[in-house]
Amino acid sequence: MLDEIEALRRQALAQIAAVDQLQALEELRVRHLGRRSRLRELMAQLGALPADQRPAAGSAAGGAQKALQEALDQRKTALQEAAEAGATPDLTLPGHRPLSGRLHPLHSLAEELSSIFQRLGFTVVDGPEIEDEYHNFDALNTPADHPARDLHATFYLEGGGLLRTQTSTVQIRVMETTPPPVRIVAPGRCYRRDAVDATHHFAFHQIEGLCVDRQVSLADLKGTLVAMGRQVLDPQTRVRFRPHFFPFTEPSVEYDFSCSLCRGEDRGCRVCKGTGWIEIGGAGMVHPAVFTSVGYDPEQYTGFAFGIGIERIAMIRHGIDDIRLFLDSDLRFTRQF
Ligand code: 2U9
Repeated sequence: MLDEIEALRRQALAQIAAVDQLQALEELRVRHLGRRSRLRELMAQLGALPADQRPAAGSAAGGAQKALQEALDQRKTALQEAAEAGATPDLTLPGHRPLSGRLHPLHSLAEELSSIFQRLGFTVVDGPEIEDEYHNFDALNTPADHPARDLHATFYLEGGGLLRTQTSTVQIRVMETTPPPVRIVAPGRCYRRDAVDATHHFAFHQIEGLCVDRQVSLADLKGTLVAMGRQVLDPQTRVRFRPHFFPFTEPSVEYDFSCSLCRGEDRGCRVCKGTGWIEIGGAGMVHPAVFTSVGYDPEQYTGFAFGIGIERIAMIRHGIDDIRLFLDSDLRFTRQF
């Protein structure tokens, strides 16, 4: 019995020294000193030993019990002190820098464009992304057989409605409820059923402007676009109009900015492809039929309207060559702006 007590004692002391969790230490106490421990069993058998062996065995068992209890107490104190030291903050360590969010590059550009137009006297307006055919097409003088209305060009929703293909819908809503003059810009997300590639995405962002008053002219449109280009891309921006067709404007133009990267001096320029001009968007004088739809008198009022692709400006500005990066990438992309 003496040998077994000695073995038990050595094994238990080694386990107590190795433990590093208070919970595990408590489990060791129950295992080695608890009522059903082997040591207790041996102590219960002491009375059955021959009288001459009893004192030595009794003293070995009592000694082992005392030694284990002391080792458990010491280890418990040490683990408690270590836990408390760990819980006390070390004020000399460097702090954690808080993660600060920032605006998505398309969002910050939309805000920048909005504030440029606000300084020119425009008000920023918002409207729904889920629209009806009337505001997206009919009120914009878009005939029933126009290709833009095709199921393959526009996202139609089950149960009626569609995802707006341009933010002109917002301007229609403003004109329906506000008498002229109006000067508004509508930034926002639009949707078209385009196949996604490096220059097309089914979701994109634009800002459209509308100015209606007596005697508004194409010259006012050009002056507004020049002011915008000079603030957002290059202080020497010039604007060029090319004839085009839109159902909601007449005359209609596509407009280009002079190249902000090479200013027309690099035949190999990757932004303007050596032409000196970069395509920015479409514009024109609001079609009289649009005014009639919203109850404005086309004999008294004229207006210009324009559209700008926000991705287009951001790609030129930051040298981004793939539109998919804006919506399909993660913080590794957005953190660069
Ligand atoms: C009303 C009437 C007319 C806004 C216009 C464009 C031409 C145009 C494109 C630019 C890039 C769409 O985002 S884009 O792909 N926009 O070409 N937008 S004229 O005409 C309007 C607006 C509102 C009531």
